[in-house]
Amino acid sequence: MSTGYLWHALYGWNDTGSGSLTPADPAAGMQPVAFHFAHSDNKRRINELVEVSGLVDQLVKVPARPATADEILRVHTKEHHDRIVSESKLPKGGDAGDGISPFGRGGYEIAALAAGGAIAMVDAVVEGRVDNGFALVHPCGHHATAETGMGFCVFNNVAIAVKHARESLGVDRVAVLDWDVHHGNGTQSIFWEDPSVLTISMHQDRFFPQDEGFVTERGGGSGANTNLNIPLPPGTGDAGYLEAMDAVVVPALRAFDPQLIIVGCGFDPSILDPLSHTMVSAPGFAAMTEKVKAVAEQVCGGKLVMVQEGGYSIHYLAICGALTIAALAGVESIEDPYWFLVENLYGRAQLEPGQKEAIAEAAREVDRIPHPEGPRS
Ligand code: 9RB
Ligand code: ZN
Repeated sequence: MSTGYLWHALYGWNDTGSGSLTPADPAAGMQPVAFHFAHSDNKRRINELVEVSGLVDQLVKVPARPATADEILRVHTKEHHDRIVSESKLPKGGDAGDGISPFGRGGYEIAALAAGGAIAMVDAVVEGRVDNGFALVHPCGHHATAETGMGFCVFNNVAIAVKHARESLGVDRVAVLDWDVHHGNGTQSIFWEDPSVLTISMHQDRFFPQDEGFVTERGGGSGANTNLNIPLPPGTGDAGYLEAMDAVVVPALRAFDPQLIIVGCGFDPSILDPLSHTMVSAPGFAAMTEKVKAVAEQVCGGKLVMVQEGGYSIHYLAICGALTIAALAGVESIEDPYWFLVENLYGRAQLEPGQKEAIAEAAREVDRIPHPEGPRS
């Protein structure tokens, strides 16, 4: 089997400046912080480990290309698109929409390249040039709605790639599994009324955006019951995530029977991430990848595209990435060098009662998901 891999050096040039999320304010005791949480070096370190470890030699490089304006406009309003274009020309760049998502001059070209990277990997997998693939794109996309960027996201890379699969490649049904620790609010809202796209988000409960991502948000209009949220309590680790995969995600994907599965692959559920309180290990992400790969083989001939979302641990992010990509490719990987820190931490191995209840609540939603051949008996 063959696994595609995509990175572009320009992703590492996305300039998030300093301090917008944590602005310096000497009078308030806030010291300047040189690195924004979403500084692109973290993602660049994943690519460097993929290269240095030799993993890249077992992958098929898929070149990135920019998404065209028309491709971006399948998802986003002209106002949002044009504002990013014009702010991108300013000497100091601009912001995706919420004041904490800055980009430097030329940020439009990089964001378009991130969306186009997701498109390029969907092309490679759907056209059968590779069996599956990992698009290591940056900046992330899943918070971006039709009208605005937010939460470090400029354009919704996964949504743009889904629209490409549907409208340019003739794929009838696509499932998106977003396991970034934050709620995939943008992807949920873009496909809210679309019955051809199942959106699943597993995330830390009531975290970001606050007061969204509840299990009761099921999609609307003709897209009713094609959105599934799995909010998980802080502290959920490998055991909880793997149980959520077995009890909710895998049955939901089987029920919807998509022709393509796209994973919004954030590594910010990791146990060492500074922006979350969940406890997934690098081998845990690999095990989740194996589960989604197995269901892809059952329902859609293995057609699985993983697209990078968040992830902020300068130490652990690259390890999570390398183990995940190796699992996707089905090849040997490096050992987790942080295992000594991770293995005995409380919560990683255990399924706590609150986690069990949250997963059971989401599992009750699976029967609502429409099957393409109509309601099952
Ligand atoms: C601010 C708030 C944020 C926003 C987004 C992230 C991570 C996004 C990500 C983290 C913290 C709130 C500035 C809430 O990784 N997505 O995948 N903080 N946002 N209140 N205030 C004042
Ligand atoms: Zn996130």
